[in-house]
Amino acid sequence: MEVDIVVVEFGESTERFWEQFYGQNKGYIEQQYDLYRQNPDAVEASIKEIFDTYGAPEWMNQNHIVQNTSETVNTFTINNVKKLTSALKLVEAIRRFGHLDADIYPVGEYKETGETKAIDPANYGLTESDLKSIPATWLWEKAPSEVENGLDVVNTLKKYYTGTITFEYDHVNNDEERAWLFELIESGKARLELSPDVRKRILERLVHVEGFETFLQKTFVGQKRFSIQGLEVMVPMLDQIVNDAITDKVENIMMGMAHRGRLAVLAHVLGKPYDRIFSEFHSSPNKELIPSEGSRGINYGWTGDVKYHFGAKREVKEGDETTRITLAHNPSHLEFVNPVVEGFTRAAQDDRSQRGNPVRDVNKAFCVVIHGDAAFIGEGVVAETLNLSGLPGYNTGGTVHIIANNLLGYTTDREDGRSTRYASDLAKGFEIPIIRVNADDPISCISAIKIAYEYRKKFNKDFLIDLVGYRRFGHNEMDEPRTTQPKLYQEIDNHPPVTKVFATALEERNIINTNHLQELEESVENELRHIYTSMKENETVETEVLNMPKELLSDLDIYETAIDLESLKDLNEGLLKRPEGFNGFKKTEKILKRREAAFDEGNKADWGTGEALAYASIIKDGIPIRFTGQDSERGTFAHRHAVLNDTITGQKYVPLHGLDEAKASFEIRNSPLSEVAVLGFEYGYSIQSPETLVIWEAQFGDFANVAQIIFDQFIGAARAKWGDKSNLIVLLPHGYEGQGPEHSSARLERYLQMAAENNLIIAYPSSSAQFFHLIRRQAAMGGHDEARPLIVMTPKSSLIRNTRVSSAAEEFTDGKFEPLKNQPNLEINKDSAKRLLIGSGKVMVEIEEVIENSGENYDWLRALRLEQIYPFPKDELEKVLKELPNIEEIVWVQEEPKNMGAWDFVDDYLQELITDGQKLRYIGRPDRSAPATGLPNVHKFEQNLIIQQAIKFSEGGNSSAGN
Ligand SMILES: Cc1ncc(C[n+]2csc(CCOP(=O)(O)OP(=O)(O)O)c2C)c(N)n1
Repeated sequence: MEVDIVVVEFGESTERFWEQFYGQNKGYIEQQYDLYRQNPDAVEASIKEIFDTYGAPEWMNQNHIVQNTSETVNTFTINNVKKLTSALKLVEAIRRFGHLDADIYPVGEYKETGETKAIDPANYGLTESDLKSIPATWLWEKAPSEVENGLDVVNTLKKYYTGTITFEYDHVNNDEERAWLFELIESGKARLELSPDVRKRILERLVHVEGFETFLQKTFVGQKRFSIQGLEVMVPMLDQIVNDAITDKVENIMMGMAHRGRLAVLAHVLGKPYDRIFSEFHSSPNKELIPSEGSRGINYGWTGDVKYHFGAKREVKEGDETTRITLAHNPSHLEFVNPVVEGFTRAAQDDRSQRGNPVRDVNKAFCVVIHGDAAFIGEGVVAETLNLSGLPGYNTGGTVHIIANNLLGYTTDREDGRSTRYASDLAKGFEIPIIRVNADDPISCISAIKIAYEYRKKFNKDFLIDLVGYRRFGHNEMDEPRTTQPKLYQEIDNHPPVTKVFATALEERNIINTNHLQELEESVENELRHIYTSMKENETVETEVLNMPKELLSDLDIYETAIDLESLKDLNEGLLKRPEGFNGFKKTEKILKRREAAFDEGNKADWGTGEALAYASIIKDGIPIRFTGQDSERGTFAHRHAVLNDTITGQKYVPLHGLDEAKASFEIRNSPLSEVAVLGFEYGYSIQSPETLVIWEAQFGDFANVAQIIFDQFIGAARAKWGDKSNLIVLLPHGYEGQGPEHSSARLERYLQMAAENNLIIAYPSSSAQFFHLIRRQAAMGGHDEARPLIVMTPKSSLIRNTRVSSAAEEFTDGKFEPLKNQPNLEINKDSAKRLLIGSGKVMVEIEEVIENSGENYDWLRALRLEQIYPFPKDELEKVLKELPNIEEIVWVQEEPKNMGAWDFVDDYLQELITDGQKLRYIGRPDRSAPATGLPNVHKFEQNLIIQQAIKFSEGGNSSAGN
């Protein structure tokens, strides 16, 4: 509100004094007086002094009580209330809007400050002499002693808020956090006083970084490296945070970043040896080059990746303590690594050795994520990941974010790239404090990262640094930036590197002499040249072809998954125990109580029971479980009830926490409404903690396509590219129940299309015991070389509650997961079998039902359930076929359209198996653009037709005609 306060001469009577106010001014004074009445210190010192002196404003004081004598009035030193209130507004504006005028751009059109009038004294009708006439403490209660008057206040606060480091934290609502930041800034301690020695070391570091990039530029002409130049200071900033973490004995620092500056970070922060990087530029094999101290190689896969995608690990020992720094492997897809490193971090914080939820220590690990300025605001995964930061299931105790802001996104300017003023604005909604800092001022940059670290340590919350620099070259070094940004690059071409800028500043302070920079540069160049020459001498030229690890080819059947009946019953009983006085929801408890008799003679365990017992037996084996997904605690189809809610107290009880036998943690969490970030997080968790069974469940299977990048770039390909081993389970509810195009198909075909080199297991189990063994096998695989992710088509409502998917005790206590299973309740008649029907999941259960209800003789039909589609159980199928001499046709049946489901995939295998005279036929829906019809009646008709055709012997022919 613009308040126009009249000029008042002090020294008049109280009555006269208050008479001077009218209009808006009166309102302002009333408001201030109300505040003052409640707490005299709630208003600025100067206003307080007015009320102390004059009492209540005349018009508010019916009794006209005059508390002060005209003598005291005369002692009042300010001669202009309008000026005073204006000055107060100016001071507040500097705090709030100082960032708009800050010196944060080394180059570019926004470099010239003056974006706002809000902090210009003239805008408030204030002159220097007006400001000088106001005592400092009237405007700034905690003004330091050398700040004497209003002008000093304005200048000092401008120094703090509009310099090369500036702050935005108005959006932080927590009082304690705001006060901490306020104190820090206004005590003048935010920008560090660094000793001459430290400044010299920073310069040395910058020369190394710049020298490294320049050397690569000269030596490997025309090769892409996404140089850090323009943001070199990121390296000493990371040095600082790593050193702080080592001092605090943090066990793990997890880092995620994109291509920009990655090689420089790998070389200088992760300690990746220069010769190894040079060798990669030569495309020479990954031969063992001696790692520099503390740096460890990281496994690469057999297909490899480009050099600016690889991560690295480094261990730094300090006495008995070790700090590990991990830079995650990263795909080209910008920002998608963010949730993955958050998952790493959470896994590194969790102690999973006891039953119950894991015990977390956020001081054991934290993560640093480096973003691009265009990508941070542009890619939605950033918002999804920020949303995880405060959730109990995903919080990692605060992430330090750095936006490597080089003003451009490839060739795109800010005006075309975002609707927000700053690249960082998204963070405001999450109440993350923001520091914006000029990359040409290394001292401000080091100060920024120090504040970020301390804030994280104190409040365990995220912090963001918008590091504003520029990009010395094009998007990559082959790219000509002058065609798209001619003016900016004219400026950049004439702009000295930060080494020069900083060295000049140090020279001016007599910290270094004039030759220092040149000597440093020469010494770095010599060092690099020497390393490069030695590397070339040792280099071998033959290209080594790497192979997929043989363990991926080994039999998955090596794990025992059955458990004895007594244990099964004990676990089942244990899951039905409730804490003393627990008031369960009657309907749920009644359903769960039915599980009591599941293993009695003649009874069967339904899907939910089999699943619960899989988890119970896994934690009994000492393998921890982490399970997340939308509404996964109850389960989309209300079958799981892994978390029970007391109807009176609202307290939660997790039966899997109450198991006496449990030797490891079990954590189940309802996830936020996100797929890509949550799945990325769980994938990261599974990589960092291979011994934990991590499970993610989609609400309905098709929503998993929102997380497609995590499947394509991580789950499907990460082993081959980077050597990452994960036994993550993805549960995708799938099945045609007439619910329309979006709730029917989990897009099985997508996973089958990316299946190769035994990268995944893709299964569609059709009984609770099969699911039990499948999950247990996956748990047992954790940490072994055979480990790989498992994608499961899981039942929805109709199948979950179908008693045909229930299994008898002996199916849990004997046997294993069967990739190929006989159709239950169909007599096997080897000689009369003329048709071999093969299919997966729900449609096969429905066929079982129809055959049974028909009462007809189906001895001409042999039916198999393909429960594991990939790896395809070719040997098992071949064996069955050999035993069937009279088969005339092999029929694949599915409920999905022909261009979806498993048909295209199994077709290749089946073609290989058919012999002369045999026909291969497809039965299912025809090619469709949408996965399922939205009309329930059409669905029913189609479904019935498929089943009827599957069990009707045809005249042969390789077609889907009539289907
Ligand atoms: C998801 C995704 N979309 C598009 C691209 C192609 N791309 C590579 S870099 C880039 C610009 C990134 O700009 P910014 O985030 O500012 O980072 P910078 O390259 O400037 O460091 C784009 C669009 C990509 N790598 N990933």
